Amino acid sequence: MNRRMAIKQMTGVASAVLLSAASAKASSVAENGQAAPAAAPAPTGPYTLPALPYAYDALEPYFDAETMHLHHDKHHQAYVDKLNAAVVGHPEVAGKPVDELVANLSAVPEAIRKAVRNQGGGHANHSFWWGTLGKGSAAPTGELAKAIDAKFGSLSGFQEKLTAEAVGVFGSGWAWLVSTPSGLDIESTPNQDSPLAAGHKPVLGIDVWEHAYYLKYKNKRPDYVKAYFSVVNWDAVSAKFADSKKA
Ligand code: MN3
Repeated sequence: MNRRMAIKQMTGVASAVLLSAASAKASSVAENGQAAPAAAPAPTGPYTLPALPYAYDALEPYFDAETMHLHHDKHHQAYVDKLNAAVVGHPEVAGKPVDELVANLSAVPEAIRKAVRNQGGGHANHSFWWGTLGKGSAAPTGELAKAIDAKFGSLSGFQEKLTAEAVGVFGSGWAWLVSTPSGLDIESTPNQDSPLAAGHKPVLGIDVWEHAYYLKYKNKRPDYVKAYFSVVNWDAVSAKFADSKKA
C-alpha cells in the first residue's frame, strides 16, 4: 500500500464513521422529532419522593423556601433515584418498604448493602423528617410530654441536650430523640444512618448536613438548631411517639 492509498483508505474510514454517526442521529431524530436517549432511562421506582406536606415557604423565616426546594426536590430526590438504581435486578429487596431495609441491613445483599444504607437511609430519614416539621404547635402533648419531663426534667432540659448532641455531630449526620425498649433517649447517627438499624424508633430528628442550613445559616449550625425548635410539629411528633409504643 503506498502512502496515497493509505491516506485515501483512512479518510474513507473516517468518512464512514462520520456518516454512520450522522445517519444514526438523523434516524433517531426522525421518529418523533426528539433525540433518542443515549442509554436506558433511569428507573423511576419502586421508591418515590413523597410530596412535602406543606408549602415550601411554610417554615419561613426559620427554614427558607429556597433551602426547602433544594433539600426536598434535589437532595431527597437524589437519594430516591440512587436507591432505585441500586435495587435494579434485586426484586427481593425492591419490594420492601425502605424502613424495613434500613432496619435490617444484614438481610440486604452485600453488593448493594452500602448503597441501601446510604441512599435508603437518606430516603427513610428525610421521609420521616418532613412530616415532623411545621409551625403552630408549641409543645409536646400526652404521653410524650410526660416521658420528656420524666427523662429530661423539662422541655427546655430536653432541648438543651438535643442541641448539644446536634451541634456536636462531627461532619454530616443527624441528632435524634428515639424511642427504645428502655425508654426515650437522645443519640446521633453519622451520614444517613438510621436509628432503625439499632432497633430504635425515631420520634424527632435534626438533619445537620450542611445542605440543610448552609444557604441561610452559613457555618452557624447552632443558629440553625435553635431555629429548628420553632418548626417542630409537636402534634406530629407526639403521634410518632404514640406509634413507637405500638407493636
Ligand atoms: Mn438532608
